[in-house]
Amino acid sequence: MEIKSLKPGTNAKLHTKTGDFECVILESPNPEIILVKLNSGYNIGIRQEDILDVKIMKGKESKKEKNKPIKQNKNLKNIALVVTGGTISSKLDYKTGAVKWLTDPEELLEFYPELLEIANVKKITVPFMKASENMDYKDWKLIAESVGKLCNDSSIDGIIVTHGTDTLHYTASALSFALKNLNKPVVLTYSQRSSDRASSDARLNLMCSARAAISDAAEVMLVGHASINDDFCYALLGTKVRKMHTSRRDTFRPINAEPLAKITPEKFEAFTSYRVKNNEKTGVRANFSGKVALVKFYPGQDPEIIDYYLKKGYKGLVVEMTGLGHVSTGESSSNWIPYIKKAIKSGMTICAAPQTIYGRLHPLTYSVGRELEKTGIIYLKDMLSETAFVKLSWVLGDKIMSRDVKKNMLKNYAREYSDYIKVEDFLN
Ligand code: DAS
Repeated sequence: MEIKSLKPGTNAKLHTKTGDFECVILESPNPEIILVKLNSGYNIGIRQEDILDVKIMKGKESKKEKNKPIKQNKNLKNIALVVTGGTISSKLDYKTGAVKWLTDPEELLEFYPELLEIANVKKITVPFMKASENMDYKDWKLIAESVGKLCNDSSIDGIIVTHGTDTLHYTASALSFALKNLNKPVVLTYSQRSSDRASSDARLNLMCSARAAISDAAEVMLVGHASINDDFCYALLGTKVRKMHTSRRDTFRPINAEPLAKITPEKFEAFTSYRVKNNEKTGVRANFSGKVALVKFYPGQDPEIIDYYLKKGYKGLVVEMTGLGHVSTGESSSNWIPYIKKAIKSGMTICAAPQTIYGRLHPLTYSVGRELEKTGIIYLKDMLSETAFVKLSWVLGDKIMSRDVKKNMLKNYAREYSDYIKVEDFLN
């Protein structure tokens, strides 16, 4: 078989001078080098002259029967999928070696038919298909409305939202605030590796998500690997979770809280109390404001940044502050206090969240914190800064709640504040 005639996407077994490789042929910019994707998911280049023999393997790509009805088992509960994009909804483009969106969401079920042994996938909605770094507050509203409709659909027992990892914890917070009187499980999940790869974390994440979606926990939960192994998942509260690693499977960690549950494909084992399934009508309150910013304070940062947002008409600012809640004050040239006072006087709401991620702000411990608190900054205790950014957008975008921003920012709507933080809640 002439190696040159191999088309990208072909499954082949290459016998070479350095060993045998079962792989998929990729498009290669250099005709002398054959670019392949190994079953491990890694790409390598092999010099043509090193290839001694080529064998074409059976194609892995399942021949898709258009609109094949999804198998339903009357003994299983019914879940709905809300598909929004991200790696979990992508597959390898063999021509380039990069990942591209699945052409239709049913492909997820073809990759993971085991999902259908846990629950029936009765409905699939796709409000949009985006990498999550391209999402914003308008997308949170679209997802909340899709999920809200499914919450009030009595044929659905639970909902899984598949989503990119980069901003998943922002959306988890947004749904935690936007869904009122939640009546069934809403599970957000992801994968760090595209779903068509044998090593993808999507399999365990989706199966544990299905287990969580048929549970009796009427909570917004982020479900994903609890470790780098394919052993079990955690269900994490939507407002107490953060992406903490660029590539690990267990990238999402509980922050200032313990996991809500440990989940395997067979079992949902709660660690904490949770709201149980009920027959209430779930409401959607999802008018987020686009005029809120999140700023990380760093040594020597110019407080002019506050003026910049003020002039741009921003209504809210969350400042990730150092330590117990500090930024530069009178002791340094970049004194933030005059800028903060001017912004608050002009009607901007400024909130403080901990840059340390873990722990709680305590402005009264140091005099600088006392001075800052006197300016009218709202100190948000142990609330994650990303959750604070979403919550300030949610409060300021709502006609009623925006009448008393401070009261609503300090109200504990969705366990965004922990009553107490256990020692083991640090980096657990
Ligand atoms: N770009 C990333 C995102 O959509 C891919 C992923 O991690 O899911 O968040």
